[in-house]
Amino acid sequence: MDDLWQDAMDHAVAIARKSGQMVREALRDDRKVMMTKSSSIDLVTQTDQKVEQLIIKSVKEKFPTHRFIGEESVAAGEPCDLTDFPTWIIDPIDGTTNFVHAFPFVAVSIGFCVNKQCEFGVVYSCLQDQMFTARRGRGAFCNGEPLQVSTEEDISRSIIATEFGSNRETEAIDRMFSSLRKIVCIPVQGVRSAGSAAVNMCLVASGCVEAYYEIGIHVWDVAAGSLLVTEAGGVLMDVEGGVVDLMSRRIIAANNRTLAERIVKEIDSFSPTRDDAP
Ligand code: LIP
Repeated sequence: MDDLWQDAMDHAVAIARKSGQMVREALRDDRKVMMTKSSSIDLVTQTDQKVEQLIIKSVKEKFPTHRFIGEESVAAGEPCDLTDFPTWIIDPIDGTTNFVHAFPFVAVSIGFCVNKQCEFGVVYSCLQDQMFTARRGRGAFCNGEPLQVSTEEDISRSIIATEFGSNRETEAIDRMFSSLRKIVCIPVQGVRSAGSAAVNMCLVASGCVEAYYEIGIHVWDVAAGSLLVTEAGGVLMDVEGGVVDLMSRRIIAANNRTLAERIVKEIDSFSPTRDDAP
């Protein structure tokens, strides 16, 4: 019983590494945008689709009863339902825009939930060859080395990560800039954007940035990273405070409650359409 999901996690690590190899090869000669999704800047490449197919096919062979929520499968019309069944939550390339531009933060993100609870998370940062892993109750690691969030309690001695995502509607942009302006002027020591939610969360887990927040992310961007943050000692919070809901497309991932609550105070929140909306 103890090692119930270890097999699945080992498989996730192996397939993430193989996917990363595909991403690195494609970076050299196939970074073309194939189509767009929610907006003209929400990009999809052939590699996003190929990597997701590779992961789903290999998991189906080994764990035929498991279910999936995959970024590209959902885009193709598959449901985005998180049930109590063992479910793999996959972002084949988190940081697709980075990939297209060869901006060097591109990750394969695999979260695994049972009874709607994350059991493990794997984020492979392909170009840095960094394998981030977390197992519920057993800590977070990068290439096998334990991770610990920053101990900073003062936001004015912190770096905060955030992103603008792919929503360019005026009202959303105004709210994002207003929040960012207030946070910058606290003042914080710096603001960073890796261009990948999963990488931003690994930076929080590693203690390099104190917190990351974003409105507009999807469950596949943050499922694995969420466990990395909490297993490294950090906290998750909704942008209005309270418990985070991975389907709500809003998240604060911070080193501690003090910083998360301080960020809540500055955010002009809004509610994008939920990932599990009918
Ligand atoms: C992207 C993120 C990025 C975020 C976007 C988007 P994709 O994921 O990781 O940081 O700002 O909203 O979700 O589309 O590259 O998998």
